[in-house]
Amino acid sequence: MNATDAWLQPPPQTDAGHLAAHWMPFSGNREFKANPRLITAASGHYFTMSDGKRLFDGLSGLWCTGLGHARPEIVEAIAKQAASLDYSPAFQFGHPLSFELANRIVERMPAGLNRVFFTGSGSESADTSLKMARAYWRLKGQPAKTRFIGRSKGYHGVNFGGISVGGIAANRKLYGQGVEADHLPHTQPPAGSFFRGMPLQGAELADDLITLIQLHDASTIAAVIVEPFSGSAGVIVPPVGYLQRLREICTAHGILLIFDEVITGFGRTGHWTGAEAFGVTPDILNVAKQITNGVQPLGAVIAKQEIHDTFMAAGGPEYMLEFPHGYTYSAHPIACASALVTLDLMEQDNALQRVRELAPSFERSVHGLRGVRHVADIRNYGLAAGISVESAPGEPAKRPYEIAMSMVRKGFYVRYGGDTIQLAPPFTSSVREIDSLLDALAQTFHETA
Ligand code: PXG
Ligand code: PLP
Repeated sequence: MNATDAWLQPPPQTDAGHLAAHWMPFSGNREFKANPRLITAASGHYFTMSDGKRLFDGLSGLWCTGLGHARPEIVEAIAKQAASLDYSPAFQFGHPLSFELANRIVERMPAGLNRVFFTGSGSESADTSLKMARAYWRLKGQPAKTRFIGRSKGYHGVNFGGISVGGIAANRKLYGQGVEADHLPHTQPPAGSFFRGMPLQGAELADDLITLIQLHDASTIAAVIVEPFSGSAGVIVPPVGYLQRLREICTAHGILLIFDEVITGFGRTGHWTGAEAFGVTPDILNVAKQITNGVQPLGAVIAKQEIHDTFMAAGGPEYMLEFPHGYTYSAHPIACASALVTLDLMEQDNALQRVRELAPSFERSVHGLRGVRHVADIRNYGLAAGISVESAPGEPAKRPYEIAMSMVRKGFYVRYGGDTIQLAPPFTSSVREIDSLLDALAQTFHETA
């Protein structure tokens, strides 16, 4: 079915009774069910809504469909895989695609990151990496190294480990006791900074890790986990030298460094990883989202060989498990098939190069919003941007919501969260598409009360 067929179908039911049963994730359920926004098809850079309206996909789905929607090669690979091996038990048996995919991932990772553990999502990758770090130290004879250090405004998914190291208050406060964690300060420059790309000041914020080490002692700290740039919190880009400094401190004190690259991995930065873009290699690197072009759920945790080998050496008799962890859908064959074709398409489309070529004009267009009514700050890196919106008195989340809804009326999908609007257009966007997105956004800011 193509996008045109979709709106020739009878319109989906949208009455409140029909919509009641699905309790939607990270959504204003009451508002949505009063004003449903149903997407019935997607193709290339556009969604089709149930009323036939087309929306430009200004966030690549949820940061995951950078190569555009309904790519025939992916559709075909999924159909073939479903017909030949639809599921294969993830534990104690294997299928050829996951081994092939692991090798192809490793070729694209910084040198030394060469052992791939598959999960089904970014949240599962976060919790997997934290468990891997704690177990590693226990196997090394340092069982007291259990504490994690995350960062204020960090996002590591929604499972208990992830929200414990995460630093978005709204995602934590309802849930009580989590996993033992402390937090570095975030690196978001003050509103009104309008930095283009990496801020020049702020590397010294990494030195707060030394303070946390003095407080807790390195003998109690398993790992530091950060996003190379924070996506969810509104594109917070690391200051020049900051990640290098974190790396040095972790190495000096025997603490593992985990990069959560669920958004920065597989092209958004113009490189395979944020590690490569920023020139810093972690000990463990988490990915998800773009790895399958968002078409199938898949995540991975990629570890240095020494971490993997520590588990193997401590594993006991060969029939025993070395890492008692894994998911029913770890390395699902249809997800692996999607990922393998996605990697082919990344090459075929020259996706990394296109992102690097598009990034300067994207930066110019986005920073063209400076001075527009309600625009408090703008941050960008690669093909990602966050625009902080001045709060309406007493209602910080309201204006971003109104802006996003007004953008839908103009034919553009953008993400709003907290006090920001986020943009992450497809890697294959044209300059024209990006300019029309930014023109519509400028007009919308002007029109918003
Ligand atoms: N880590 C990072 C750095 C992420 O950005 C996750 C983990 C969790 O992944 P899953 O697949 O479990 O959702 C993410 C996900 C947004 C937005 O609009 C960001 C995410 C998800 C949905 C929306 O900023 N990030
Ligand atoms: N809960 C129950 C009762 C289960 O049997 C399982 C898996 O067998 C799970 C949770 C975990 O599911 P998954 O492996 O998809 O994460």
